Amino acid sequence: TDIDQFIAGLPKAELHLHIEGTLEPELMFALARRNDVTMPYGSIDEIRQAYDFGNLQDFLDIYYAGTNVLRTPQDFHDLAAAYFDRAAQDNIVHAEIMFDPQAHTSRGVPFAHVIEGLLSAMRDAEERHGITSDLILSFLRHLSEEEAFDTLRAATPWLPQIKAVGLDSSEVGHPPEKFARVFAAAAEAGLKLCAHAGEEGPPAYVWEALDLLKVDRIDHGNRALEEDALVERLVDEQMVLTVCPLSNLKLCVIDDIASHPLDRMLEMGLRATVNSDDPAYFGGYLNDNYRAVTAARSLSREQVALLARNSITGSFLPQQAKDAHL
Ligand code: ES4
Ligand code: ZN
Repeated sequence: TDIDQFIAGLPKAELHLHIEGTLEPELMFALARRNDVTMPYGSIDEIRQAYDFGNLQDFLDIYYAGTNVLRTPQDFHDLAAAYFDRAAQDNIVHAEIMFDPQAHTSRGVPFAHVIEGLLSAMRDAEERHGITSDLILSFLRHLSEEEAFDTLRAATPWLPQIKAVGLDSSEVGHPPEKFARVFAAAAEAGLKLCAHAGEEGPPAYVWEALDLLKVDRIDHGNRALEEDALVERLVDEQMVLTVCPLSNLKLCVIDDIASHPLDRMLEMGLRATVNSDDPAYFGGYLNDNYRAVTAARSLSREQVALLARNSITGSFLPQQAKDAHL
């Protein structure tokens, strides 16, 4: 339709994307064969049927199992290259990509293999598609503060090639406060700061991400809407929220795409963006997310254009690069 064409044509940045969450079942099978890894699934159909989640933890269990086929630098390169090829089709001009080093180092895969594979695909993407990208090193919040510090230390040789740190995995029971010191160390090292907050966790976790972690962006933030004073704070600071409509649907953060709060967020003055989170698991890439929420909530062209604009201004690009995309 008309609005779908409008969405497709807008230059967009993707700000909330877990590279491990772009592992399509076809590539999972190919890598399993290449690495001689036994798969817990017999077919691609069987994999897709397993992607029926009741909550975040149901998804995470399957997502971590999927990472088991990723072993070599070439595997990480191929994973990211496939994402960038797909991103180019959606007119993504810039992507800020989260990766979960602890999901790999815990299986004996060296940090160097993970990051060197990703970095080589990022260089290729700029050459082939003109897509710029940055890395966000995400800590797994179900692991300890000490393990997060170990991960930050392992990243030291690559710090100039890492833009930010993030905080993901099981939210409830693992408040931002647990990572205040490692986030302070990351800031000291010159990194930007992001954290998942208010996806399943309460509004208090969003307050903590702001006050204790001092984040530059909130990933998700849905449950902030439960507290007027918190919404007011986020609006006052013009804090960027990286919202993920199809993820919210698949992880049962919302009951129905028709009840997604994205347009309410915009109307309240929140600086929301649209993102795909884990597109191989949640049934759609970036334009699919824009299209689904636009249709379900009857977003106007102006609202869609604002979302795309927020994705550029909310990125960690230098101002001149933002200006070039606006
Ligand atoms: C994630 Cl949607 C989401 N939430 C928290 N952690 C994650 N890791 C990958 N996707
Ligand atoms: Zn996420």
